[in-house]
Amino acid sequence: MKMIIRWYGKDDPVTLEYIRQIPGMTGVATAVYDVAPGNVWPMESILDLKTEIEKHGLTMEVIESVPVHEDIKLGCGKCEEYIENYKENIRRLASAGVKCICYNFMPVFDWTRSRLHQPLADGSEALVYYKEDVEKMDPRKMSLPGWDASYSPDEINGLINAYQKLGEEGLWKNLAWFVSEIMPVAKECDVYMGIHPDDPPWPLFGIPRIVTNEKNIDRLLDFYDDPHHGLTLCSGSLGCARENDIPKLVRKYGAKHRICFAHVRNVKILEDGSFEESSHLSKDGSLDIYEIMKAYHDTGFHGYIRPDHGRMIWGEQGRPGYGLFDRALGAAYLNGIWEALEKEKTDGTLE
Ligand code: DNO
Repeated sequence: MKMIIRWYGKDDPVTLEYIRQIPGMTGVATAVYDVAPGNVWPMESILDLKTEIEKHGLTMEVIESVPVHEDIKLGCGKCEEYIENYKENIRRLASAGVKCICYNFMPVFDWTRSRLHQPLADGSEALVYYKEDVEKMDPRKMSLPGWDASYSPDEINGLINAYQKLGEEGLWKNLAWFVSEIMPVAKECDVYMGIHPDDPPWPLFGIPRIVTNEKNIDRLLDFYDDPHHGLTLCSGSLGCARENDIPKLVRKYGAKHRICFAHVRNVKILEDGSFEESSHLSKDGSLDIYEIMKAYHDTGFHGYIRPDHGRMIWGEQGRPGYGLFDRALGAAYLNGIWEALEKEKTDGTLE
């Protein structure tokens, strides 16, 4: 496996200088952030990013994410043009040495939480999803850090209505179309496309979400039977639904070479199905991180892995979920488990 971390570009307070000091860090997952969804990324911006990253001894082999325009997910408007642009982005990124692209098919809203700074018992702050609060939220009147902020409340309202009309099967149809269009290009460019599950993995605000569980993942992987059509298997996103047994899913899709990118983090599921993001340590949350890492190890995982959201600790201020300290602790912990697994497999020496 190759340990990487998400980096939000030159404006990220977590600098490449800091990132390279995290033990075992080989590269970053990043994106061109100043181009609106649907458009082609200028080659110059892609190459600038790469040069900057490589100057710090890190790689840019993973892009997270190339966003899928809402018109594609809805199958309307300029979807044909945007899909051609998407293919062009795959070609351009491949020519810059990118090997894996993460994307998602969540209608309108990316990851959703009800509080971004919830104090935990140890004094750290975490992202949490309290069902009771979410029920009272009006997505037209708010914005979260992972969401596309370019829509006005009226536009959001229009999108919500359009998805309600489209329904789950309509969304499936558009995902199937998207996959059948982009995958031949990705395969030809030898780029692994990793779809990220919906976070949280259930419908929100009356609009459908479909990348949510084993049955649905089976269905979507069947759209194009090739390892280039793979998963960004996010333990924290799928893992906040009790029905999803993460080590089992890693074993199943890992054995079929359908996981190209692993997001590993822990969540603590509460009695009513709400959840709090916890530290990566198994005993702090509901997921067994050792078993998850063992499943990757046993299935010979050679893809990219990153620690995911961290809490805010030690007084750090920054982008919720994406500070330096707790994610660095997460990376060190995952590396520690991996080293132990490697040594157990052999006579005690590392490969
Ligand atoms: C949450 C992330 C997601 C992810 C996108 C992938 O922090 O894992 O925002 O990057 O959904 O497209």
